[in-house]
Amino acid sequence: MTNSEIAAVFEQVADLLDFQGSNPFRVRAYRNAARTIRELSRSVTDILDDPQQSLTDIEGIGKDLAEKIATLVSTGTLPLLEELLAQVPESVLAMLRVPGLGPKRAAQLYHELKVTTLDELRAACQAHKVQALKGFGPKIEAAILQGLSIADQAQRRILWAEADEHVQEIAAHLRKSLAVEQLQAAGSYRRRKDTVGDLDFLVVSPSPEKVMDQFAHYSGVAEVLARGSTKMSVRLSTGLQVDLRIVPEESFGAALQYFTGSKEHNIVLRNRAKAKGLKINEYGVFRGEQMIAGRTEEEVYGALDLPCFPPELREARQEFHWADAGQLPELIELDDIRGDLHLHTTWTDGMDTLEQMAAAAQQRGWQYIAVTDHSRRVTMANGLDPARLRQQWAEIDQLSKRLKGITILKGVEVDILERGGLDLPDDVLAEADWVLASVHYGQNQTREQITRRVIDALRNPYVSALAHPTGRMLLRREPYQIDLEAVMKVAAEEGKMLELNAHPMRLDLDDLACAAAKALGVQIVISTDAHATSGFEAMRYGVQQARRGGLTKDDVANTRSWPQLKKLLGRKR
Ligand code: DGT
Ligand code: CA
Ligand code: CA
Ligand code: ZN
Repeated sequence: MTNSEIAAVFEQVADLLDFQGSNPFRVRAYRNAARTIRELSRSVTDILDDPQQSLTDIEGIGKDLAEKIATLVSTGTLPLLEELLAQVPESVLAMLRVPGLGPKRAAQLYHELKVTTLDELRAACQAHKVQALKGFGPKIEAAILQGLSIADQAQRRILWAEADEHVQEIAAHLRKSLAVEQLQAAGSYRRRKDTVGDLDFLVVSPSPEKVMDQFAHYSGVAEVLARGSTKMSVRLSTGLQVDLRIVPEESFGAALQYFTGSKEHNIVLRNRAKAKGLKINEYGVFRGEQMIAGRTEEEVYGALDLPCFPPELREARQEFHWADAGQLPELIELDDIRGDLHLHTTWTDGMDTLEQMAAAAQQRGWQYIAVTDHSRRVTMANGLDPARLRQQWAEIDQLSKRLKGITILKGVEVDILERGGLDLPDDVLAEADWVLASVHYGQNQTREQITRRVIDALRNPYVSALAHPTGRMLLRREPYQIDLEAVMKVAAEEGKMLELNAHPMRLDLDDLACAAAKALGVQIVISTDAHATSGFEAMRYGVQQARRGGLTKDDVANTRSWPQLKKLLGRKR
C-alpha cells in the first residue's frame, strides 16, 4: 500500500464520521492522521517490513495510530471503516468527495432530499431544489454543479506525485522477476504532466508470460482487464488503470518513444518521417522493409535528424521549432536550485519549527531559505500581526547567529485583502528581506477585481513575488479568474517575480504560464510552500513543471545565490 492509499483510508473514515455527525475532535484526529501519513517522506510499508524500524519512531505517529496503520496494511482495511461503510450507502461516499460539498452538506442533502447518488445530486441541482435548502442558496448550488464536473475528472486522473508512488511500487514489484531485463514507465507520467490518466509500462523480456504473471500478482491489482501475448491491462483497487507491454530489445527505444507520446508530438514526428521517405512506429524507424533505428530513443530521433527531446517537452508546442533552430533550451535541473523562498513554521500553520526547517533545508544543500509565515488575515492558520512577525524576526536573528552555512531570510506571506491592499503596513514590509503576496480570500470575485488586487499588490514597492498566482488546486478547485497576461506585464515592469508553487496539488503557475512568463522576461521562483520538513521534497515537482514550461536555470531566480537574486528584484527593494 502506498502512503497516499493509507492516507485516503483515514480520510474516508474522517469523512464518514463527519457525515454521521460524530464528535468533531474524533473527526479531526483521523484527518490529522491522514495528513501526517501523506506528508511522510518514507514509505510506511517499507518501515513495517523492516524489523529494525518502528512506525512510532516517526514524529506525529503514536502507538494508537501505528497499530491502526499496521492493521490496515496487513488486512487491507480497518474494522471501523467496515462498520461505517455498513451504515452509509455506498453511493453517498462519492458525494462526500464532491468539491464544494463536504460531509456536513452531503448529510443534509441525504436526509432532506433523499439524494444518494451523484446523478441524483446533479438532477436536484438542475431542478434548483438544492438552493432552497437551509444554508445553501444559489451560489452554493452552482458551486456543487461545478464540483460535480471536477469530481468526474478526478475519477479519471490522479496527481503526478501519486502516480509516482504507484510507479515506484509497481516497478519494484516487476523487477523482482528475473524475466525483466529493461523497464520504463512511459506516457504522461514520463512527460511529468501534472495529472496522469493511466500508467504505461514497457518491459524487455525473453519470457513475456512470466512478466505478465508477475504483474498479475501485484498486490494492488483488483481486476485484469485484458491479457494478450505481449500486452496486458489491469485496474488497481484505487481505480487506476495500468498498461504493460513487453517489447523486443531491438524495438525498446521506438516503443519508449511511441508510448511516451504525447500523441500530438508523435503525429508531428510521423509526418517528419514521411517527408524523409521513412516510416516510424512503435517497432522502429524503417526505410522500406529495412529497420534503420529502434534500440534506443537517441537512435530513433537521430534517424530523423532530431535531438532526443527531454520527455517534458514532447507536447508539440515549441520543441520542433527549437530543434530546427538548434536552440533546444537546456532545461533547469533539481541540482540547480540554491534555496527555497516559501515555507511555513510552527509560528503559523507549519508542523516543524523554524530551526528544524532551517536544518532540513541546509541538509538538502540549500544556501538560503525565506521564512514566509502567514499574515494575520489568515486567522485559521494563526496568521502573524506586526508584533508577532517582529518577534519571529528576532528569533531569526538569534538563530542566524547560531546556524552557520545557511542564510535565513526574514520573509512573510502577506495576504492581498478582499477589498484590495495588503494585510500588513508598508513600514513592516519594508523591514523584510522577502515578501510574498497571496490571494487566499475573495477568490470568487470577478476577473477585474482579482486582477486589480493582484496588480496593486505587485506595484507595492516592498512586495517581491506573487505566490501561487492562480489559486488552482489540481482535481479540486479551478483557478480563480485572473488576467495573467496583465499581471505578468506589470511584474516585468516592476521587476517582480512569479512563483511556481511546487506543491504537487498546486503546481501553480502551470507549464504554459511558465512559458508565457519567460516570454515576457519575468523571473520564476520555484518554491515548496513546505508546511513541514518533508514538504521540501516537493521541489522536484516544481522543477519538473518548470522543465515542461521550457525554463532554463537562468529563467528561475532561486538558482542564484541570494545576493545575485536580490539584485534582480526591482530597484526599489
Ligand atoms: P494520460 O494517460 O491520459 O495521462 O496520457 P498519455 O499520454 O499517457 O496517453 P495514453 O496512456 O493514452 O497513451 C500513451 C502514449 O501512447 C501516448 O502519449 C502516445 C501513444 N499513443 C496512444 N494512442 C496513440 C495514437 O492514437 N496515436 C499516436 N500517435 N500515439 C498514441
Ligand atoms: Ca498514460
Ligand atoms: Ca495507457
Ligand atoms: Zn499561500
